[in-house]
Amino acid sequence: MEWLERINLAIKGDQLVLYAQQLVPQTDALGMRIEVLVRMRTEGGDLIPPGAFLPAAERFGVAHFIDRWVIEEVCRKFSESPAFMGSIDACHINISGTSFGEKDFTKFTLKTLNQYAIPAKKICFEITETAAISNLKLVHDYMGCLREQGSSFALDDFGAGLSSFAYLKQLPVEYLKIDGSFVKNMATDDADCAMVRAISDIGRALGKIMVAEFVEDQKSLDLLSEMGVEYAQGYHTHRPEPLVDVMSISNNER
Ligand code: G
Ligand code: G
Ligand code: MN
Ligand code: NA
Repeated sequence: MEWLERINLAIKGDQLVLYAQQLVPQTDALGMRIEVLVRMRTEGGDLIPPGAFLPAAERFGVAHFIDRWVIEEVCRKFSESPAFMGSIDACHINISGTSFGEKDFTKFTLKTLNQYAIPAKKICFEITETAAISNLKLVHDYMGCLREQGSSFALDDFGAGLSSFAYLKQLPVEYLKIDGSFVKNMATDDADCAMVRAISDIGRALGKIMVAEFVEDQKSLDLLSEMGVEYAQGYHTHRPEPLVDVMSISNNER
C-alpha cells in the first residue's frame, strides 16, 4: 500500500495511538510535564514508531493531518479529564516543519484549543531545527499567535543539526531540549558529557529552561542535576506509555 493511502486510512480508521512520556522536574519549584508521541497501529496490531512514517508523511504533504489529529486528540482527552490536566504544567506536542506551511494550521490550532476549552498555557509546542529552517517566517507567525494566547515552545533535538545555535538565537522558545544523542552516554563518555554541560551553560545564559532527553541511568541524572538542567526525560525515569495510562496515574504515584 502507498504511504499516502496508509496514512489517510490510519487517520480515518482510528489507527493512530498517542503515547506519552513524562518530563520529570529536578527541583520542587517546577511541575510535571508530558510529551505526547504518536504511533501507528498496523492491521496485525503492531505499533509503528513515528520515525517510520512521519518522514514519508512529510514527503507526501500529509504530516499536518497527523499533527492536527494529535492536537485535537490531546484537547479532547484533556477536556474529558480536567483533573489530570490540572495536575501537570503542560503537555508537549511535536509539530512537523511542513505543517507550518499549511493553510489554516494556526487557525486550526487556536480553534481546537477554544473548542475544547483548553487553556493555551497547557500546551508547549516542540519544533525541531530542521522544521524551523525551511519555514522560519511561518514558524514565527505560528509562535506569535500561540504565545499571545499563553502557549510555550521548545526547540527539540538541540545540538543535533548544523544550525542549532543560529536558530536558538532567532526563535523565541522558553524550553531547550538537549538532543538525546549527547545525553544517552554522558555517564561514560567525557566528550558527550562536556557537550551537555556546554549546551546547558548556553541555555542558562540565554534564560532557557533546559530539558535533557534520553536520560537512561542514575549517573546521568545526577550529572544533569548538578549542571542545573531543570527537566529529565528518558527510560531511567519513565518509558513512553499509552497516554491513557499516563493520564490514569494519580498525582501521588507520579
Ligand atoms: O517515539 P519516537 O522516538 O519514535 O519519535 C521519533 C520522533 O518523532 C520524535 O523525535 C518526535 O519529535 C517525532 N514525533 C513523535 N510524535 C510526533 C507527532 O505527533 N507529530 C510530529 N510531527 N512528530 C512527532
Ligand atoms: O521528540 P523526540 O525526538 O524527543 O522523541 C523522543 C523519542 O525517543 C521517542 O520516540 C521515545 O520513544 C524515545 N525515547 C524516549 N526516552 C528514551 C531514552 O531514554 N532512550 C532512548 N534511546 N530513546 C528514548
Ligand atoms: Mn520531541
Ligand atoms: Na528529540
